[in-house]
Amino acid sequence: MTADDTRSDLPGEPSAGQPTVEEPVEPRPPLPPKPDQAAPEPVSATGRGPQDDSGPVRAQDGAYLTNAQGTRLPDSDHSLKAGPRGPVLLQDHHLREKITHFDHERIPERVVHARGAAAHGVFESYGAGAGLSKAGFLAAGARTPVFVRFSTVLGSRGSADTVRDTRGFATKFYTDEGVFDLVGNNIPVFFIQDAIKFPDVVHAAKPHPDREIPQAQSAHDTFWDFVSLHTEATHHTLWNMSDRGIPRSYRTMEGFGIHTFRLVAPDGSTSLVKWHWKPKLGVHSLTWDEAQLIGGTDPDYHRRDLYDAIEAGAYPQWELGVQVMPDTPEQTFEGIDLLDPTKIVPEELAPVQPLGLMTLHANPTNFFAEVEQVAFHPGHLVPGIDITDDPLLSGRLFSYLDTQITRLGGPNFAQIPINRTHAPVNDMLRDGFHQDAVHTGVAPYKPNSLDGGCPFFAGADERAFIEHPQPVPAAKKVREAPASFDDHFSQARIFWASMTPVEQEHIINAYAFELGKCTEPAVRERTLRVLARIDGRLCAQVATALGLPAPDGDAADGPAEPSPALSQLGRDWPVAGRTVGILTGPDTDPAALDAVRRAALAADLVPLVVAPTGGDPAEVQRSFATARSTEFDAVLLAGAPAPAPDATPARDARAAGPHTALDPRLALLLDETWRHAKAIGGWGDAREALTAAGLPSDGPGVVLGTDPVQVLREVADLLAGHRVWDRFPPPTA
Ligand code: HDD
Repeated sequence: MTADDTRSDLPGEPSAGQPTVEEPVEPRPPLPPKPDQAAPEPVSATGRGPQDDSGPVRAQDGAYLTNAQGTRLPDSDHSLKAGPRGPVLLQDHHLREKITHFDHERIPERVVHARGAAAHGVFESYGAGAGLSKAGFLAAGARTPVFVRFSTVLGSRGSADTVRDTRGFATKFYTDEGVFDLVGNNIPVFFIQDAIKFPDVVHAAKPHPDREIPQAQSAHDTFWDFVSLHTEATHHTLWNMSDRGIPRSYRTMEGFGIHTFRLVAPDGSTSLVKWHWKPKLGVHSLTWDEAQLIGGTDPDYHRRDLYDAIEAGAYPQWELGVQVMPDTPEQTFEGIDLLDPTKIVPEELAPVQPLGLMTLHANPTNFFAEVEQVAFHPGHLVPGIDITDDPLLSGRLFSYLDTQITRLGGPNFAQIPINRTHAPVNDMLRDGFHQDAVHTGVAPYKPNSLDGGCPFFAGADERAFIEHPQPVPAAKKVREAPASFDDHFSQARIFWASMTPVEQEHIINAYAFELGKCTEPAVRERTLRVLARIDGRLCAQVATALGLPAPDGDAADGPAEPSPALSQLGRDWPVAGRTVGILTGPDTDPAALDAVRRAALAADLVPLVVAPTGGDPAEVQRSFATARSTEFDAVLLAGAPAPAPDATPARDARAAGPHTALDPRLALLLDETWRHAKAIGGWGDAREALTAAGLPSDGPGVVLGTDPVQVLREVADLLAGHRVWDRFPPPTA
């Protein structure tokens, strides 16, 4: 073999007939962002737009590599050395700049909600809120740019998406009257009633301080120690143990503002409201088994789902709505204390009134610049939206501003492009770390005459934010909660009573798993006593799973009235955006495949063709090597998808039958699809494939037929119910 022969095997060297993949060497300007990735047009703190003809300020610009000062560089791969084999010289300022910058690339991650994903969009007001609030973005026809960040709470930045946890749902509205942040969660109640407890609940839920275990989950002693002692957490914990703790997608999550807010109408009248985001795709969750699988096979599952949907043009949408309650001196509604963030107002008592539609249509251009640096704050309010005296909200108003100063390196984080308001800023705030603005004038104080008295105060007529003059009752200073805050169980009982049997079964299993991970007997026993206050069967079944005696009696007071709106089941949801895996093989009829794909796209479904070894990405999106059932909401067996020509014969005993050589990856995929109660359709030899996989071809949620498009239609009907719930074993009494 000659030297020339070996060269063709070098990485980057094409063999004869292969396309060349080389680093381009011709200088040319950087590629512009894709058209659908346009970030909102920011306005700088001085009121000047940072966009000029050369593109966004501080973006990568020009064709040549430079240092941070813009000086062009001839090389960035070699340190400056005394000869090719000699020592590196201290005078290498390029090396020092490059490494020093790299050393400081990371900023502190958020102390909670560190793991997240986000997107840009627009909020379009229906005008229905115009009589409730004078906020301009709620006026009829108003269109307001938004940026939404979804997150888990407990895990660090690199943790998995599908852990059991509460999800953050934070929305930044760039309104003409300033930024309004709605910083909510996917669960409408909170663990604690007073912000002073926040460090306690977070310390308890975070990994053990000695071992830093476990990551991103509550299944450990310190969490259950805290929530069993601190029973105001019971309601939220029950939601966490329900399917709400493992959402199918960010796109299928509800969002809640949790606290009661006060809206101020144009005529000065006020109402108390709770904010809701209702997903157009419906509210869906994973099964626990799916969540576990995905944690290993695709820890970025939710992030990827959001990104892919937006890239595909399947823009996620939520309706923003409010429950409206009269603003009475008691600040209660139907006996519910509206200042208690562990309480909901059942939707049957106060229906959610839709105010507008949010559409997320653009992915971030740069994750760090936008998703990591976005800074939310419940105190970012606009005229017409005011706070109440919920003690949890009061503490948050302090905490969020404070945390950004550490996280984003100083008090000027509002100047970071993603945080910039779209309203003119003239704030007289000056200097500080990372000050980007070049302020003019000599008098950043008021009153002044030297800058002509500028800037001027606005009145209500000039859209100033004026706190509602809410009367403060005469009282003594105390460290106490009102008596109404002592009710820790009645609403947990409503939630439990509102769940369908299969949802209750999932809750029981979740408690059994979490407590099974606890090693302290006292923690388990105390939690069982808490569960007994919610429901006797819940307590008894968890106790049985743990091998413990159930505490005596159900101490709860009377049956709870269910709130049907709390269950995710029993409704038909839109199928748009749901994924259908089409499992193909060498004998799949291309015409049938094409017809099904077209029909799926016409129904706004997302068809993903799976082939044994992949193929042209336009035709085949997944291979048996990469596809897992967890990616699909339903699957179609397109004729005879197996065996693959070179498939390993199935080792699994269940694979005996007509398809003795059913590809084991396909058998696994079908088995999981069945186990996770997803619809399965098929035509041609699909029945044999199911039999070979050991699955009943006449079982619930299996649609076999001769017309592929009709099969797809029936599968889509099943998708409207999300899962084939009959597949789950009926709960034991
Ligand atoms: Fe919080 C972040 C939601 C109570 C202190 N919180 C944070 C985020 C969300 C929430 C969605 C992530 C925002 C983002 O994506 O950047 N938090 C809530 C909700 C609460 C709540 C719905 C109760 C109703 N939070 C809460 C309390 C405190 C905090 C009581 C402190 C007293 N939260 C913070 C924080 C974070 C935060 C430490 C971490 C990163 C950040 O603020 O920017 O300040």
